[in-house]
Amino acid sequence: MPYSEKYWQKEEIMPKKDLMELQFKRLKHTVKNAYENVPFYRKKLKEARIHPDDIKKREDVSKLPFTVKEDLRDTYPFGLFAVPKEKLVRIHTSSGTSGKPKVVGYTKRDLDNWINMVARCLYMTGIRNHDVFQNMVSYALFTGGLGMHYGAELIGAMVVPSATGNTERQISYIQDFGTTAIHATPSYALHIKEVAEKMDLRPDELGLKIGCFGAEPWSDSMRKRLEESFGLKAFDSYGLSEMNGPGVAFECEEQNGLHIWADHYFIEIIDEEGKPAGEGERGELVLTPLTKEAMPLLRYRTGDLTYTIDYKCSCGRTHPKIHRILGRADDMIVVRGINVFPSQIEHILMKIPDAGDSYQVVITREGTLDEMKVRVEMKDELFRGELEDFRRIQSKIQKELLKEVGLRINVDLVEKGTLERFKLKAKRVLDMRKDTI
Ligand code: DLL
Repeated sequence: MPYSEKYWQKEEIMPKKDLMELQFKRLKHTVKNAYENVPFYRKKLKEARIHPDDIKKREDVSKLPFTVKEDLRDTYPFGLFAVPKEKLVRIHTSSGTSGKPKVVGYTKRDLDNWINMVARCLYMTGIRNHDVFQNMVSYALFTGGLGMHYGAELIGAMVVPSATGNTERQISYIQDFGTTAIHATPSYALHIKEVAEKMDLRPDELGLKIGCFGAEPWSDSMRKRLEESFGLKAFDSYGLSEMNGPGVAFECEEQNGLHIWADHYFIEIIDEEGKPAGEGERGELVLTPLTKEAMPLLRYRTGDLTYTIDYKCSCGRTHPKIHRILGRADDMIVVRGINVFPSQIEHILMKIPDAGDSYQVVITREGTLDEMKVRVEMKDELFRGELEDFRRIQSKIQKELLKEVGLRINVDLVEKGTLERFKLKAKRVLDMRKDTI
């Protein structure tokens, strides 16, 4: 049952002071749980000469050691669990680019907390029990499928568990079942739009009202494109398996930053040296889950770059906000000494109406010089147009990229349908330098 017409749970509007107190109380409990029940942490804390009793005030969090992705891989599969297997009711995994996946586990209570957080998020976007929620992400070990599924069910929405693939059929489901809300990665949503157009349908006439998009970086201009094409309101959804999955942070009606649930996560932003970043200063998001029984990670370095934007939000929720993820520390491309995030490139491309929906970034090394090239699909009508238009668009894209990134980037305009399409997380960067080193 929702707490009120506007909020799923009363904790969403807890007075800030109470929220901070609850957060600290839970932090102490989490450190104790990790120390007492996870040999990995007991050893790590002993090495750092920290005892759970040393956490006396909020700032003491910085005494705790960080946890990194490799710690999950090194202890694969169950080395960071704090409960015996009988208490676990589910596992998920998150596959990185190489090696063993990271395994995460849940007790019954962990699942309840997680699903309530997802329900909070979906309710916050306006999804209600009369909605039809089509969940177009993988249902396997990926947390996005089951996580969003159960969250939407808890609200009472009718869930269409269509998963990914067979895009034409997905579109028929939207039409036949009266889908009003969708969940997909932004790149798959763009693909749905393209397939709908091929089927001679207007995406904005499909009846969709709410789109929950996440699991990969995307930009504000991509939001604009999705909203205009589908005639829906698009919300950014952030999460990671190590912190349950989706539902960690989500946009509210303001669509300006994502509320991050401070009763369930202790939130820090750190600079490159691991020191706290200043208010509004960008850095790496570090999270400590505060209610996880099965896997109480301490100060987990997410690798995701953002900053906090804490002000009184008009939606009434008291939980702080983070800016949409700017990129991952390990996604940053360094070309001729300049740092570039793929999402910066996307932001520019999606603002140029003549540029199509798909692009790829290719980095090569000629001798000692790095070259970056962006391959951009054109809209059909332009590709068949005049050579002059073609050159004009090419040079416009190049100029805009130079302005944003500060780097001369070659632009190749390619025919629609040339580049790969993605059903889940897109891979748009091809770094060929790695082959030449
Ligand atoms: O992607 C969980 C999820 C499912 C989130 C569905 C949202 C919707 P992982 O596979 O473990 O979990 O990947 C987590 O994806 O550390 C970020 O780098 C990236 N990521 C997730 N959401 C966003 C977002 C799920 N909204 C990793 N913007 C995270 C940018 C995102 N990056």
